[in-house]
Amino acid sequence: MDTDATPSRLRRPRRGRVLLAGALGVLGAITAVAVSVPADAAASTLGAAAAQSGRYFGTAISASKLGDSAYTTIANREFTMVTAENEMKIDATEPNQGQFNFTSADQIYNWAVQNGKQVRGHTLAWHSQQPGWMQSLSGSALRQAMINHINGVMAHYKGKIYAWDVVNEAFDDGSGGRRDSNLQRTGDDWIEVAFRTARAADPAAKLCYNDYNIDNWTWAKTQGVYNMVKDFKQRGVPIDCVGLQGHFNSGSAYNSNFRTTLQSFAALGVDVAITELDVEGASATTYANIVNDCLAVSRCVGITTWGVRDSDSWRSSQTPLLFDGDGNKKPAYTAVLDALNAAGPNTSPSPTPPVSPSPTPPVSPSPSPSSSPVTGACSATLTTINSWPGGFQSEVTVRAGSSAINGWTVKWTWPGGQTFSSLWNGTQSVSGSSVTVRNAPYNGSIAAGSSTTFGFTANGTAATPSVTCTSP
Ligand code: 9MR
Repeated sequence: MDTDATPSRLRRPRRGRVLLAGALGVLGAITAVAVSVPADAAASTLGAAAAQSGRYFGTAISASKLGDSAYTTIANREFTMVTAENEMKIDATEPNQGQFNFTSADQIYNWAVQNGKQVRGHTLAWHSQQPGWMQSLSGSALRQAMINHINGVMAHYKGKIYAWDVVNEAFDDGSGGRRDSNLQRTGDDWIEVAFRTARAADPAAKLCYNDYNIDNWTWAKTQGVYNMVKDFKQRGVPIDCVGLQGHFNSGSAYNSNFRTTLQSFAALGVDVAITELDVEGASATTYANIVNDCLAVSRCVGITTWGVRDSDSWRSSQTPLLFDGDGNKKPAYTAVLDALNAAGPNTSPSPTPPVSPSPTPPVSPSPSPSSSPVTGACSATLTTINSWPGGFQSEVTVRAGSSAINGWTVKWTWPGGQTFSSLWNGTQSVSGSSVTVRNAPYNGSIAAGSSTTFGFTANGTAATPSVTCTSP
């Protein structure tokens, strides 16, 4: 995929500037194209104005409104990114377990791409808007259902989604800890399992964690999410972006430390985006501040408002959007457009996710794990956690014996020609059917009796060969 947050077709040189257009795109491209645009050529739509700095400007779209030409006229004219407001959620896409339905989701997807827009996927794993069958699941059955759901939805849109909100709203509002939910009760690792499953399912999509009330840097919830993302980056859990929803109201007011929050997340090595922006009362000043905060952070890749007109908003009585119920531009619209037009180019690329073959659903039950002897410096246990026709995902737990170890090597022999498609938290070397996985730079040291894990996806039939663990 494009290494920049925004594809080249969305980029325009800034007005009144001479720009090295080549430098915005392919790394190392020496071709310099000088483009001069008259100083009065301010962009006249939100999407075009945002594209001047390499960003997108998006909106939530509701499938039920695609027949409303006043709505689609504004949406098509102003926005370059689309999020389905409800249609890609779990209850909409898997109303019965194992039976996927993309009718409404595809209406939005098709409208978006037919009008030259990109699509953010929202959302794959969430405590809310679960279909009844999922609400009644728990434990390993729910964990497996979550994995199946991610695989099923991402397979349908493989290669077509700019970024997925893989996990939505998993943190508690007050404490900064995890929110209690049926998903959380399957084990703390549910979020990283969701992200690893998502990476394997569509390596081209950016994978985001998305939440509200994480805008104020001083709030415990913000810090809780920040610490999770930091931990994920340190341990190699695949995460590319953090979505800050940006629902600002009297109980969760905009604070100028929002810029610090965006900068702090970005400094962890992820993109940030404002994914569901609305502001109670739509103060033009507040909207401009928010846009300027994003523009000040090179990895703030774009802004999405949560609806088109006030009448389309989930909280329309607060008139929080940029267009009034009649489709007229509000003062906040002009403030946003002016802020975007004043921005310079954003040249900061974001990393491209690793590319690996992807599985297709559905999954089959997991075989039992295979373990190495528990005596010695270390032991290893290989467990298949997900499989599908032609591929599977496994996790290996490496445990130190009665002494701490500093470095580990796990070996096995594939029984049936299996091959890795991706591996995380370790370094692999393969010779024929013989596999050797050594620790990554950051997880070689294990205290006595403690453990670490690595994981992989592979092509072929799921297998649990016997594994050995040695420590130098
Ligand atoms: O705007 C959405 C509204 O139509 C739905 O009824 C509601 C149901 O949960 O979800 C709203 O969107 C939410 C989004 O998916 C996640 N962040 C909060 C949004 C506003 O509630």
